[in-house]
Amino acid sequence: MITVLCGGVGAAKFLEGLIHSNLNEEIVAIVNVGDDEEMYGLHISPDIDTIIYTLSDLVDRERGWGIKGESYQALSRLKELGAPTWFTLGDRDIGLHLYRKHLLESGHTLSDVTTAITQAHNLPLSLIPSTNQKLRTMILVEGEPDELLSFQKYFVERRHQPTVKGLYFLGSTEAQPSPGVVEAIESSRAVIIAPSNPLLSIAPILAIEAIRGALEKAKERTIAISPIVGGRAIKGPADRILESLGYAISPEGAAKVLAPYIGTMVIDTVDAHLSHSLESGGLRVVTTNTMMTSIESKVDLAHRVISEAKDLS
Ligand code: FO1
Repeated sequence: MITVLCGGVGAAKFLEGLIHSNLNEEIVAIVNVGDDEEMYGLHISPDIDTIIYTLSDLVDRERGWGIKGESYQALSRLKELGAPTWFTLGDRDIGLHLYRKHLLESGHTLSDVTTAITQAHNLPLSLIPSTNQKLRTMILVEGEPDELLSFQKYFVERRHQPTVKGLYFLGSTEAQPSPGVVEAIESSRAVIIAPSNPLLSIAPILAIEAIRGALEKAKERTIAISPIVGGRAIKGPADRILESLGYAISPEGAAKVLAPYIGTMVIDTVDAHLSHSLESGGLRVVTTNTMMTSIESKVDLAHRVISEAKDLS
């Protein structure tokens, strides 16, 4: 079994490579829910949906989220009614959200719903939300006065422009891991931290105490792929957030966030000059092409990471 800790777009691409590697091994993806939001009474789980839409080839690849070729009739009707429409939900996406709402209201957990949707798309892996309880990433942003925003208000409504002063994971103290999460970490021959934003996507998973505990014990089997390449985030605001919270915009900054939980770090060849300082911090370093621009490069990266994992088991 291989367990992958996941945010959205970067994780979805890595999972595509892993699935197309024909590993013949069970893949469990533990997915961030800190980005989740309630909108018009619907439960939005952007990272789970981004992974499902990507792996089923429904995703709008240009944006990295939502369904390609969507229509927006429901959204334009909401606009006519004067409802807030800063969060773009397409008509087909709303169909999925109605189904999620129906199942949640019938007493199913987010895990149950995620399994049902994963199976409906015939995807060859288990997707598990990190927790079934409410855990929300809240972002303290600079202003006059400073404001505490939900993740989506910061990311989508404010277009991740405000300067981030702090991150809080509301509900993380009470949150329990979803069934199967700790067991997957304990019994996997390797745990992979996908190239996702360490502070916005991985830290909300690490905020759950029992997951942290399991990962600390799996440290030697855990491999992180840096989402920072050549001093920039591959996608999104990870670079600016690392900097404003006092971390280096480099694999070293990402490694600092993840240090208690990883034995190996995979960095891009353009960052090869950083190997030595990462190694002197006690990490094994693997240098390879991490830019997942084609299915071949995704499969190559997955192969490389898995072959490193073989050496650890
Ligand atoms: N991202 C945007 O930048 N603008 C949107 O309007 C937007 C809508 C949206 C709807 C459903 C969904 O599953 C994701 C959506 N995203 C949107 C992406 C998402 O909010 C972020 O990319 C992730 O939360 C960051 O990991």
